[in-house]
Amino acid sequence: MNDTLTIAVSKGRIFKDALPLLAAADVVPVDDPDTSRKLILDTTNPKVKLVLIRTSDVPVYVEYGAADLGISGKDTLLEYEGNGVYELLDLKIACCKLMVAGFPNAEAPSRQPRIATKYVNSAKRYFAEQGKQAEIIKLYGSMELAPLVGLSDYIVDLVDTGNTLKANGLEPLEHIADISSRLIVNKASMKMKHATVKAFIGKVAEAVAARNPA
Ligand code: PRT
Ligand code: MG
Repeated sequence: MNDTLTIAVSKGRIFKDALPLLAAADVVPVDDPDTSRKLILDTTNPKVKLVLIRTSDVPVYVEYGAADLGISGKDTLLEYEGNGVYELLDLKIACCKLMVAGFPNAEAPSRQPRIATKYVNSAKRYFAEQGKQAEIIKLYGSMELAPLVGLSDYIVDLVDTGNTLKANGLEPLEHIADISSRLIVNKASMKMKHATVKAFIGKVAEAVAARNPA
C-alpha cells in the first residue's frame, strides 16, 4: 500500500494560515518557504511532501493526481472548470467575501454594465441568477483600478477589511459568496490511500474544530 501523501498549497496567505493546521497533523515543513526556493518541501513527516504552486493551479494538480490533497480557496474552486475533486473540509482560514463593488451612489449606466474581474465564471453565474445582463471583462489582477480609469462600471473581487476598496474610492455593493479555504482530495487517492487520507483529515478536522468553537 502506498501511504505517502503529496499536498498542494499556494505560497501566500493560505499557506501561512494552513501551517498550524498542518502542524496539528504532524506535517511541518523542514525548509522555510519564505527563504527557500524549493517548490517541493520535505516535512518532518517523511511520508508527506508539500508542493508550492499558484492558487489557481491547486485544483489542477489534485484533479490529475500530481498531488493527493490540496488546500484551495473556495473562490478558486468556484472558478475551476475541471472534472472534479472531492471537497472534504472547510478549513475556515483565509476568510473573505466575494463581492460586487463600485463607486458609492453611482448611477447605473444606460448601456449594459461592464464588470471587471478575475472571477469570470462566478460573476457570470451571479448576474445570470439576478436576471441582469452584464458584460464581463477578464482581468488577472488589480481589479480596483478598472472603475477608476473607466474600464468598467463595477468589479467583482475578494473583500476582507474593505480597506483596499476604500483606498481607491470604491465600496462593497453586493455579496456574492462567503469564501474560506477548503481541503480537497484526488478521487483516486481517496480510494487507494483511504486510511492515510482519513487519518490526516481527522487530525486537521480536530484542529479546525478546536480553533472554531461552535
Ligand atoms: O496565486 P496568486 O499569486 O494569483 O494570488 P495571491 O498571491 O493573492 O494568492 P494567496 O496565496 O495570497 O491567496 C489568495 C487566496 O487567499 C484567495 O484565493 C482567497 O481564497 C484568499 N483570500 C482571503 C484573499 C483575501 N482574503 C483577500 N483579501 N485573497 C486576496 N485578497 C485581496 C483582494 O483580492 C483585494 O485585493 O486583498 C484585497 C482586499 O483586502 P481588504 O482587506 O483590503 O479588503
Ligand atoms: Mg501570490
